[in-house]
Amino acid sequence: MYTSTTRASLNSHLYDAGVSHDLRHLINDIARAGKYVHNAIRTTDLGLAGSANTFGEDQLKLDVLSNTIIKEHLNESHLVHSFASEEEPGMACLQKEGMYTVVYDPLDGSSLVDANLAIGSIFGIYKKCDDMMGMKPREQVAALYLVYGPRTILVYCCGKGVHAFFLNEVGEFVELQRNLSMRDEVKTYAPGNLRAVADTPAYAKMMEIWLKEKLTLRYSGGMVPDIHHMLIKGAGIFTNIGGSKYPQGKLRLLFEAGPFAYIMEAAGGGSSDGTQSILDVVIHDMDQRTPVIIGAKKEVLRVKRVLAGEE
Ligand code: AFP
Repeated sequence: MYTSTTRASLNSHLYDAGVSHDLRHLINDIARAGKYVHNAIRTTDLGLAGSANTFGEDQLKLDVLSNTIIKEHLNESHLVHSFASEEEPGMACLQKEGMYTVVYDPLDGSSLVDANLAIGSIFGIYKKCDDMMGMKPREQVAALYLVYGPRTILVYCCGKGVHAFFLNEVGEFVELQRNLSMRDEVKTYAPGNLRAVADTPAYAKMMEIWLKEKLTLRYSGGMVPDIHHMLIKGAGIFTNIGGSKYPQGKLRLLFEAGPFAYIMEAAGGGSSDGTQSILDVVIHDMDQRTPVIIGAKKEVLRVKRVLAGEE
């Protein structure tokens, strides 16, 4: 039986990894916010807040509370120049002297909360800026996510590998697995926005290929647990492409696809919007959506070819 003393804490791991003082503190502050979101999920009323986000989507009380918790922790860090949240319009300034700009989806998977399925928080960290138009997710200096499931797990990357931690019995994030890495293997697939099969023949063809190859379907409807599943297993493919309902795909470049592309490519996997790495997609709108193909590098390339009608 492991006790917390046999596993490195997140802070000691960051220190030993030589993560810069300010970035180490910021990641610790985001982790602390994650503990409060973990608690909120277990204690907050699961009802609607009576408000809508910038996409016109009804907000749960939990969406609003998670957003507030994270915003408060970013403010208290005194390291954040500006931030953008999926739950709020535009960018907001916190401290002029702050070193970083943080973009985040405070609670991804709102439609899964009442079903008690795993959900998550997603963060991208950039050097401070006042306007992200024209930038690319490749400019992130770190990315991290928390997945709130049977255990609460935090996974981060700041250019020195991808590492996972779990929230232990005394409320400390301790090391679960170092250097998560992706093999070029596909045993499971996670096909999102399946409704696009009806109006995108190439997507239907991709599903037929995976069915014929007898891959195992592993799709929960939550981007965070579905991509975490691939990173922990070291294999797999996740897609969510455009269709009539979401012409550009459902997922947001800044708040969802960008941080995961940073983490997945750092773990040796691949990402694409169908033509290029998601890391190289130019940001032209804070609410920009993008098709997402992410996972084992070779499979990402195959999906690109099939969707382009080249295979
Ligand atoms: P909700 O936040 O509305 O639950 O959407 C979750 C999500 O943004 C992402 O986490 C999933 O991967 C994706 O939507 C699911 O999309 P489909 O319902 O089209 O498969």
